[in-house]
Amino acid sequence: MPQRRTTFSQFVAEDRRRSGAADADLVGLLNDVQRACKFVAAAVSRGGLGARPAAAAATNVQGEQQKPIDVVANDIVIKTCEWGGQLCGMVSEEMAEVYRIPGEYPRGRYLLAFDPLDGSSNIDVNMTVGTIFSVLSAPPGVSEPGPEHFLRPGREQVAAGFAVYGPTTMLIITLGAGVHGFTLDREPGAFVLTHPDMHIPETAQEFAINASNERFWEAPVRRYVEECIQGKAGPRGQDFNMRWIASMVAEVHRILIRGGLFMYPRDTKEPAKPGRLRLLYEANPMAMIVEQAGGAASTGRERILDIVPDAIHQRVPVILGSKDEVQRLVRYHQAFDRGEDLVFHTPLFNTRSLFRGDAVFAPR
Ligand code: AFP
Repeated sequence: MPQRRTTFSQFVAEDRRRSGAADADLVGLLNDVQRACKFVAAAVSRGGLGARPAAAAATNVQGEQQKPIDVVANDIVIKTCEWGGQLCGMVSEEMAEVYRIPGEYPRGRYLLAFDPLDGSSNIDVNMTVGTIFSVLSAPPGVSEPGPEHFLRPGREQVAAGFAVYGPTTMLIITLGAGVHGFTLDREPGAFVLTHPDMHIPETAQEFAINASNERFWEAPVRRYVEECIQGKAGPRGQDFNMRWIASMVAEVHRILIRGGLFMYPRDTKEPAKPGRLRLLYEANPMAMIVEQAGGAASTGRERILDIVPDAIHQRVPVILGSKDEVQRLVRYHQAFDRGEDLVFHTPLFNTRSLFRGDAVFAPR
């Protein structure tokens, strides 16, 4: 008797029936998204075997280097999802404006925001990358959406997920009732349920941050990281490990599996930018997934899913992962904003590095 395996399509259809919201449009849209992720996985896996893209690297609307594979992945998602009749518009990291569904296709009642290839700076060195997506309901009667129709807080997302193109290709999704992971079985070409009901451990032994930005961090973040580095000898009384893959999907996936904290906080490196990560198609979908898995997601000063966006490519600070760790860092921000925690703001400290181990801290 062959082992009964639940495919992504079956899981999503049954989930909607169980929730009493048998929504064929949403099921159809998510099936198109999963198909797009399979095509992106195939394009990414070809690497140097693929046709050398003619276009030289450009820069995208973010002013960041846009690799040809970014454009390929973006086109795959657009072409796979535009014709099904479930969407009326899309927003992508790789496109400056809202993408409206062409006139030859029926328009539906959902909006899709996505990062077609997150972590693409890793692609040339064969490291894990991924695709992140967020689904919103379009306001009733809207068939020609403008940017304003996407500017809704993340708590209104209908579904969110990401594909992670690593040693295995996986698809992680939430429809608002838990987080579930599917592994691509390449023979039949189906995502199969392998990680039902994923849960983030509340405590952590790992943190992820780009330590090269240390001199630009705010004091609460410097305090948190320094305390982790002090390990057993410091106030945390335990040792920590550090990771930085420079691919948010990989960091979040690791946290879903074994807990931890991911930080891309506000920093003074580019004061005009409140953060590096984009709200609509990075922070919001990941925040929904993390919260649905029992974790937390904050800017340090507010819950990410409560932010009302003011632009489709808006950036925000991101601190997410194990709930206890996020709550600790929020407390540190609150203390700092009340002026209670200035030890990391003194000129003395600013001349010392977190990582030379000679930082001197006033007694608390
Ligand atoms: P790219 O998609 O441009 O590689 O950016 C990836 C990312 O948005 C996120 O996935 C990483 O966590 C973060 O940027 C890495 O930023 P640094 O390159 O500054 O470490």
